[in-house]
Amino acid sequence: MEGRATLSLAALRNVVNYTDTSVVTIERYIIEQERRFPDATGDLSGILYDLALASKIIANKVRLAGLVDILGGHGTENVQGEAQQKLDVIANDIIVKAMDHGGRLCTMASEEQEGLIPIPEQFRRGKYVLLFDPLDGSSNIDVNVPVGTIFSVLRKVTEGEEGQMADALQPGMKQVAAGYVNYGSSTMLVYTTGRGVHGFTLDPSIGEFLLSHPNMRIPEQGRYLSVNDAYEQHWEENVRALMRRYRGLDGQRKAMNVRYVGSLVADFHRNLLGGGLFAYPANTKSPNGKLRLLYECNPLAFIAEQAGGAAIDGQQRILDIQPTSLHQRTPYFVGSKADVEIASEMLAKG
Ligand code: P6P
Repeated sequence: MEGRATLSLAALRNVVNYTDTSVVTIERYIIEQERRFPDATGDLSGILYDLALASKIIANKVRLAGLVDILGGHGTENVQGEAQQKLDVIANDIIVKAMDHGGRLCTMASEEQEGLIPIPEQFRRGKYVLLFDPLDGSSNIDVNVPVGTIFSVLRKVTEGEEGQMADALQPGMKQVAAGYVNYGSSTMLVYTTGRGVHGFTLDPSIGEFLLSHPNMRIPEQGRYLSVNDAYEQHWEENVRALMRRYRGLDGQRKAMNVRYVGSLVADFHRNLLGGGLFAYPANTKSPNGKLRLLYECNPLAFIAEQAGGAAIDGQQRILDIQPTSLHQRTPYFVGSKADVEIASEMLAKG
């Protein structure tokens, strides 16, 4: 298993602790991680449980999407004449309803909704903020390409019970947890709370996420380059030079294999396991790139760094960016540390 090859002694002790039982559910893993912090209230654990539950429900919908009439555009009618919802709208509602009553959040924000999502007045407010992309890459569902859920958890920083915009607009370095669910050939939930990256695979026969990838590490140098070079003519010259470097065309390094699914979670997950560089540069059509900082780039950057990788926007560390709006975009280079360092050197030349 990729992650085992680079385990530290401490991590190995973890693996030894857990591998002496055949089944480690995500619930057990979360509880045992929480027990290592005596002052933990269990709220963060509760958020992770509820997200795991929501992911199981979404996974079921994604698996059945080709069979039941929930594909296609929002606002259309299905064959029964019912108002048809896009699967990402359904996934959004599943997460909101799974998270809004637990008393752990003061507010939420989603790729699917313009503003902050308030906690209904009948429910207790909590000290955390949840930012999420409920079903990234959902346009790929119609062609059976993997899609994903991405989430980021921040601690409330403003006074009072109600969540405010300032609680959401924090730099990624303030995240207390982040993760994604890859609805691929198997459904995997990968998360970090700042103490390594841990992967769980859904066993649909028992409806449980089981620890399958403890202490994941991204290889120092990558095998895969993930970029949509249809935009090459719209990139800056230094970005074009960088992509020639990754492709081995300037003789400075071995050529990387190009793998681009067009679904961020699928591309990121493959590179996390096999090593690589995912890039979505700025281009003349999208001067800030396409990907969203708060609920796509920040959570995956946190995971990349915790797994020994890196993430930049071309000029600075992604996790250092001070957000100014919920849905702001950023150029994105994330993956193996040595490959991101090449980007940092070549793009800093301006
Ligand atoms: P392009 C999917 O629409 C998405 O938001 C990400 O999942 C993916 O990485 C990116 O857009 C693909 O964008 O412009 O290459 O089709």
